Amino acid sequence: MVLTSVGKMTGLQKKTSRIRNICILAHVDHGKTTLADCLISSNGIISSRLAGKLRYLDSREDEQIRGITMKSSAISLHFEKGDEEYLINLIDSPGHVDFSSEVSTAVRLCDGCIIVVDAVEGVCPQTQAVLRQAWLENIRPVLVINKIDRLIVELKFTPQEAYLHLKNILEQVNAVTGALFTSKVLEERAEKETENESISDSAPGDQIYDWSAGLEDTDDSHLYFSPDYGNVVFASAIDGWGFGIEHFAKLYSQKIGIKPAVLLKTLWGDYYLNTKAKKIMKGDQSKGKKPLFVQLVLDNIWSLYESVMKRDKEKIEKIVTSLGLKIGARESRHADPKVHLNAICGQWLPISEAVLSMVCNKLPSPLDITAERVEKLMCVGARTFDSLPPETQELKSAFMKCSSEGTAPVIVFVSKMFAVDAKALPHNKPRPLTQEEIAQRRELARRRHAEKLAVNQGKELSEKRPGENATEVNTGETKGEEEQLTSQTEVVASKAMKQETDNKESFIAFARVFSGVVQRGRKIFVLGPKYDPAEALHKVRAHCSAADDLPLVPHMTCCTLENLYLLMGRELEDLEEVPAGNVLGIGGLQDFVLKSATLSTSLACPPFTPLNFEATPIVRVAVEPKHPSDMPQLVRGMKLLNQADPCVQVLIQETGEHVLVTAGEVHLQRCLDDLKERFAKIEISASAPIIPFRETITRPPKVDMVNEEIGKQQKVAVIHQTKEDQNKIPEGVQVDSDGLVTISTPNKHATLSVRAMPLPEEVTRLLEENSDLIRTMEQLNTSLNEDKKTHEINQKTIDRIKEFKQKLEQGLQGRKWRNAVDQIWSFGPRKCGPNILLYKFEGYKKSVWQCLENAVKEVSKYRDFDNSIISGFQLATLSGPMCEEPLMGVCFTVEKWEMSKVGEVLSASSQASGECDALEHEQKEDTASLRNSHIAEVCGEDEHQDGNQSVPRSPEKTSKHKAEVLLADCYGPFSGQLIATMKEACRYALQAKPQRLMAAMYTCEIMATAEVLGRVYAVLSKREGRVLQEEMKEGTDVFIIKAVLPVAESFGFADEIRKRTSGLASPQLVFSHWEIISSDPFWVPTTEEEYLHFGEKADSENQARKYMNAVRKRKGLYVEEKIVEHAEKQRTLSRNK
Ligand SMILES: Nc1nc2c(ncn2[C@@H]2O[C@H](COP(=O)(O)OP(=O)(O)OP(=O)(O)O)[C@@H](O)[C@H]2O)c(=O)[nH]1
Ligand SMILES: [Mg+2]
Repeated sequence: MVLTSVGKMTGLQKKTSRIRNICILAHVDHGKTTLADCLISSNGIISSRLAGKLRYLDSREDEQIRGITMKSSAISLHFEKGDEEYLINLIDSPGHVDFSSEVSTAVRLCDGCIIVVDAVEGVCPQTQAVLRQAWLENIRPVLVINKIDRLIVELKFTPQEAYLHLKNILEQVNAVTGALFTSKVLEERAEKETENESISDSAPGDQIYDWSAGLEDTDDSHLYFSPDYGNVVFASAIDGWGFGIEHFAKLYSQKIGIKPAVLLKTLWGDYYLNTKAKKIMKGDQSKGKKPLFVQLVLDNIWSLYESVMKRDKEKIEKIVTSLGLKIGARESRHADPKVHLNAICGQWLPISEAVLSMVCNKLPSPLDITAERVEKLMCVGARTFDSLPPETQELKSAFMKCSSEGTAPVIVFVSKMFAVDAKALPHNKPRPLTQEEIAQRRELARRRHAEKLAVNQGKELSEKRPGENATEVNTGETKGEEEQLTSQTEVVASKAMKQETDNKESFIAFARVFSGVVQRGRKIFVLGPKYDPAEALHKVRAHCSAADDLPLVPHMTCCTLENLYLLMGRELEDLEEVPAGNVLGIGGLQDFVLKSATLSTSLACPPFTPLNFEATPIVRVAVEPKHPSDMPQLVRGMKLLNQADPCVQVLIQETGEHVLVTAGEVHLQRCLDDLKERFAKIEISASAPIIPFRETITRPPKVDMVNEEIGKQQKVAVIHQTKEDQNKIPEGVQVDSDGLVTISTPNKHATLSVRAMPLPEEVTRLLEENSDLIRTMEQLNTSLNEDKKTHEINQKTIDRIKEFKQKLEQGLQGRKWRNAVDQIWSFGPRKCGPNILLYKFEGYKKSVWQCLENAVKEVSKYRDFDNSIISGFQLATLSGPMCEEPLMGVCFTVEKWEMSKVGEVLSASSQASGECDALEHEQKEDTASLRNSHIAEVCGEDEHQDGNQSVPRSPEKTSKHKAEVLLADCYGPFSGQLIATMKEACRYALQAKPQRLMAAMYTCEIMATAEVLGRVYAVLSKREGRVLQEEMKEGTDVFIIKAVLPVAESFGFADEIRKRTSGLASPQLVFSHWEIISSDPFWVPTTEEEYLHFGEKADSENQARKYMNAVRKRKGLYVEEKIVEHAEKQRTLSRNK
């Protein structure tokens, strides 16, 4: 096979209808990269013998060592089907959960995908995840059931068993798609109903509900995978074979004289061949007949495997000649029968042929992009397509046309930035010389040689005739030296330059052209994710180009497209222009694009909707350079890493630590390696993973630690600290028996009463799930309060908010929660977290539901300071009293908020004042002067920071009054006092209730064979895991165990399981939820029974306390730990006698 030239590829790029942009998706290790190898070898880029061994698209060293893909990478392939030529832009993606963000970046650029499923393992968690991702992006899938050889060689199935097994797998995959489809149809039906409702509202009396509209009417047959639709290929990528049933339909139609169309319909399914009548009949098993698929397809493959494995030469010969194949002597005599098998199968059922023709037949070209997908891509967040400006709506047709004409607007989406070695860029690579250059060099060499000769001759001459010519020769020599010197410096300089390029990482944008032609050197707008075309069009004419001089528009910059590349796996090829519908690499965007962006020549273009990331980054580590002086490199390196990875988060914590937040252990390792070897190039050390916790409160327990009912037991005399002592409550804070905390601001002008209550679990979950919606609500409320012209609020958003409110009301039932939902003042932390602040005092009204009522700002008594209360609540929820971790599932109620007279004056006034100087004569003697200077400072600050909180100058005020105000001011600005007081109140209110830690939990699904099951359980229980479910995979001896495991115990889990089971089980950990740790971190025995059971010191393991102390230690907080209580040797009493 000949390598396809770049020229040919650029030609193919122009035929949009013959382009297929596809990605390969699957669970980890199901054979994506191996399949990609087979497809690549069909283009001659790698040899077919190396296909599957090389894993060409895994170009990183760590990918090769670990044997898993970590980055998605693309390659363009050429495929000839009959006399039609196709260009296939193929993207291989990783299957490990930690890298699922790479899958998101890949599916965005594609129109279709190949879902690979391992024939033994079947549908796995990531298979479901990738099907969902493909579905969310509206891209069409085809299926490859891979590793069928394992059914023959490993599981030793008979063809009949294998058929049933494959049928089962197909059903599983279809069940997943079916579930996705029904959920979508139901959603659409619900939408239709609301539309109907709004129509029927306007015309009462004419109400017809069409309940039947929905699932039954919708044709979903095209969604499912079935061999007779031609969207399923059975394959063994490692052995290089694969087929769709049409291959066999064609083959047998000639042999048995049945029409191919009939065979195509019956080859898969419960049909059998009546050989006598030469007819195909329905129903097989009941009559003990072999299904067609077994008889005509699987039997043949099985017998081939059998004869090759047994080295039955005669039989092999027979098969080979009957199939008309030519097998080289080298393969047939190879010691490894697999090589022989590979050679036969590769010729008989070439996998690339089967897969690529399925791709060309069944997957859409860029021209077939659906209107639904376009609208989805164009509408960010809560906006609807109709609410976009008309110029923007017009662009929809450009998307649909996917035209490469010069007039078409250019629209490009960059889904990620990836780093390549600057050396690998085409213009830095040594390239083959052209004929002319070769001729030039030859000429140069010839001349140099001639000069040398001449010099030598000259020398000889001068030796013969000393005195003559001597000066000439000398000058010649010095000249030569000079030349040498300059050439040396040149070498040094070029070396330095080379080193510079060696050290440099160059960023390439992974992108696709959705419309127009991108040309090198063209200027283009870079639109950030928050860019708003409406706002820009307001400022600038729609038709101006990026080359014009433009006013500043937020989230928009201009740049020049410096380099365009054809992505060929590890190689890049320079391109001059790329027409619509192609995947490409763009160089030189490093300074303009962080992770993803939309590029366009039209300002009306909206930014594409953000990518759907499935993984939550949860594993944090703090990193620091080994040598402190390397800090700047580390900071630079982390910035580059952030740009090069779609999912990693890089931040500086309040403590000043540089923190990496990654999706999991494997991702973390890759990020650290990248940082060390590519981006920072320094030695770094990373802390142990920082495990996140949440703090919460629960209802008081009914039983104590020995399961005795509390209350019946008398508390015995407490020998050591009791719980109350531990959370010592200072003076000035009143706590009643019910947990209501009353506390005043330091200046005594405001008093707050706050109570904390645990939220029901389902409400906490609801709040968590809807954090985006809460954020949207918050934004809407702010813009309402600022009287800004808001965008027309999308009806869908309003409906979602209403639904959310309704669900909250359902969750908060009972006397305790009466009217609670209407009194929600804020959510926290960061105004969108899973904690609630309620107000329960009279004369105030301001709730988070303001946006629903569309009401204007309410005027109320405490208007000026309510933000301080909310801020105090935000601070309190951001870090709890146990170990300064965020709170979760707590409701704070402000039951009283009183202001003293002065306080009210403070709140009523909004003028700045220069009270300080007027107060001077009030002060007395020495201490006064000191205090005075301090006050002056505070007041000075007041004037420019919080003008409205200073006291107005009024002639009526008595000097006594002034003194009061003075005292107030010495505690700082009043709003600040209120924030601090509110925060304290919340903390004490929390401490008045039983506090608990919450741990982050992973779910994991482990596949293990029966013999290693016990060891898997042992590892799970050692790490506090809990098994939820265990089932046996049908037809195999593999068990699937579903379990939950605390993140805190998960480090090294996957490795340990793999080691203990000799690599037979490998779990995938996915973050699932937060769970309360039932033990009380502050627990000490208080009842007699408990003393009896746990002893006086109660030094048995307290998991919660262990976690809490570890976090406190890490944060440098005080840890109450007794290391040695009695430093004396233990003696047994009996000896003492
Ligand atoms: N028996 C058998 N093994 C296969 C087949 N295809 C791939 N493998 C093996 O499965 C393992 C994983 O293959 P990869 O191609 O790296 O899998 P992947 O899906 O790319 O894995 P990730 O990229 O890490 O998700 C390798 O050891 C392959 O040799 C097959 O058809 N039969
Ligand atoms: Mg791979």
